[in-house]
Amino acid sequence: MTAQTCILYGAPVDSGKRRRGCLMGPDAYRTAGLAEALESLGHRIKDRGNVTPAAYEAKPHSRLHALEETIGWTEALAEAAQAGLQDGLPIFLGGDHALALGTVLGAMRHAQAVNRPLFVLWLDAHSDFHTPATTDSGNLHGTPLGYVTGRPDFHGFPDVHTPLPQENIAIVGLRSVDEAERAALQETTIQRVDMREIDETGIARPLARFLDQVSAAGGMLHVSLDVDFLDPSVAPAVGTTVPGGATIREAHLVMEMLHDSGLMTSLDLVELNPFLDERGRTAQLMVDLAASALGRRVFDRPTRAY
Ligand code: 6HN
Ligand code: MN
Ligand code: MN
Ligand code: MN
Repeated sequence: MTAQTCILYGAPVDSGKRRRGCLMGPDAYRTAGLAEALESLGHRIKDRGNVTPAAYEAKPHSRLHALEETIGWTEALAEAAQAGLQDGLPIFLGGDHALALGTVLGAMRHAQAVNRPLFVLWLDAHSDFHTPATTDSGNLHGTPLGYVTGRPDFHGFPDVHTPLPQENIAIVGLRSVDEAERAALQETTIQRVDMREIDETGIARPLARFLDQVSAAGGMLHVSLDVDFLDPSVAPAVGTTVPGGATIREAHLVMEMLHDSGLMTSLDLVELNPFLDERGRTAQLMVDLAASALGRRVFDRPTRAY
């Protein structure tokens, strides 16, 4: 196994929705032993501490929650992601999913600078494809994929110069998509793997198909793992629970295949709300999943060529 330099960034973003608690995520991951788990796999770990948002001035809004703060996080996290990708494999300890407005933007800038295509694997119950104009909830954690693909109405956010191509995105685990998102998604070539497809074919087949595509293009791969990808019975520490999610083994298999592929270049761990956890079990599961993505396994086996 190739040793990697894993660069940890705490991203205590809590502005993407109204229910508070995700700001405690970075501490929970550190307490659950993320650095130690990755170190024991032979990796070098650099913990760069917590990112802080760029300066902002909060204004009252009728519809959008904490818009200016989220813009401040987007600017700061895009810079962190760019810096981290120059030095190794950045891992963002969230924080709610609004952090991905910044981390994916930073990954896009880096990929453009090194002239490689960027792919995004979105592991989530939700599609997070809203724009500030289509969201009913006003919660910006439901918008990152809308932002990075160049959808309109992200006023005040950093300019997305070259949008991420739709066909470079796969959303896996879908089971809660708002009507406005569904209508917009159906006009795109974003790859959508819902829980029904996972039930029918297993999770390995659609994932292998996507990884083959990344590999064939010589792409970089940003992975964004939302706690609610998992079934709430095994991962209760999230504000947006949706029953019928991935099992522990389905999630580990995704991570193990990511490791075997050698394709993952950056990772977000998002939406953990430690205030809602049961004796740290969700934080621990997320740490174990990150360890699988970085090479933890029971036995060595011949790796599949992606
Ligand atoms: N997430 N579609 C809902 C909304 O409020 O726009 C839920 C968003 C969930 C966000 O999964 O990170
Ligand atoms: Mn999400
Ligand atoms: Mn979600
Ligand atoms: Mn909504």
